[in-house]
Amino acid sequence: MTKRIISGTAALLLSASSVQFLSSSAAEGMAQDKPTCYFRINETEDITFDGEVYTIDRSSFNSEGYKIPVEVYYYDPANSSWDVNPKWKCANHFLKLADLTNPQNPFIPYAFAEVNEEGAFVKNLATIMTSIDEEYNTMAFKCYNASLANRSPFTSYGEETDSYMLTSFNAVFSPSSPYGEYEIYFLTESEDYEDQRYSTAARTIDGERTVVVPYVESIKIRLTGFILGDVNNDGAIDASDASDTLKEYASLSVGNSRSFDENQMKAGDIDENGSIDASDASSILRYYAYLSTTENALPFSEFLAE
Ligand SMILES: [Ca+2]
Ligand SMILES: [Ca+2]
Repeated sequence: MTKRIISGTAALLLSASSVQFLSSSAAEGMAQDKPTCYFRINETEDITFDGEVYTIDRSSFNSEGYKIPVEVYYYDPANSSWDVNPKWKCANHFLKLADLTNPQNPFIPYAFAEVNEEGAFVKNLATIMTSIDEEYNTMAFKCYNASLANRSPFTSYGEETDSYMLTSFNAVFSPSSPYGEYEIYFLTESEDYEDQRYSTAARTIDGERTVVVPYVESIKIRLTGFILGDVNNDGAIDASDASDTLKEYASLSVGNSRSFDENQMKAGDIDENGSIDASDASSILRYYAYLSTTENALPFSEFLAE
């Protein structure tokens, strides 16, 4: 666990998990031995971390959205694992799980990599399988000792099993993603259908083989920034946004106070004159009609400039 202190981000994760770890170990006795699966996103110019939530603003998006590289870690305090099966999910399909890597192909240093005497990576005991389920937006990674006769634990490449990542993937925001919080979490029970696989780890400790569901830590990613015209923040610009805008205008004009929040105000004030009115609603309708009849439609702001 020591190497997790290397990055500031990880240190916060570590302190949070250690507290949890100690309190639950006190309560559960031997359960303190269980391994933990967790994610890490490296902070960049675009992505910040406040100790609990990663934040990215829509202004960092390009026309394809935004790819966030995510690393997956596995910490086994007993260093005794020979079959590691994390499985994770994002229930919100605006954030797609993509590009799961197999660190043996091509070889990169990973949790259970081994090197030969010349220092070159060798194919070690671990056999790796990766799978992505686009329908449920889940990913599974399996790293196991394929020799039935030999259930001896992997050698970890670093000092600890999480000195290096287990695998990595991209969490990809689509351009039309609504603002709000997105969570990526490990599955610890079947969720979408009966007998669905979930995260497990098999270990051998003092000659005894056990299979456990590891401790897990999810990550939260907050997307900020509005989409012009998407007043109800559902990822599409359509007639309901125009009608919400019109309703707000009607309500304001009879003296009611504002019901739109700051983002809705900006999303609905199409002509940027500081108020919500009928002309904003009609612009949204015009753009919606254009969208429904045009392939490769221009973004709203460019459509307005036409
Ligand atoms: Ca909408
Ligand atoms: Ca306006």
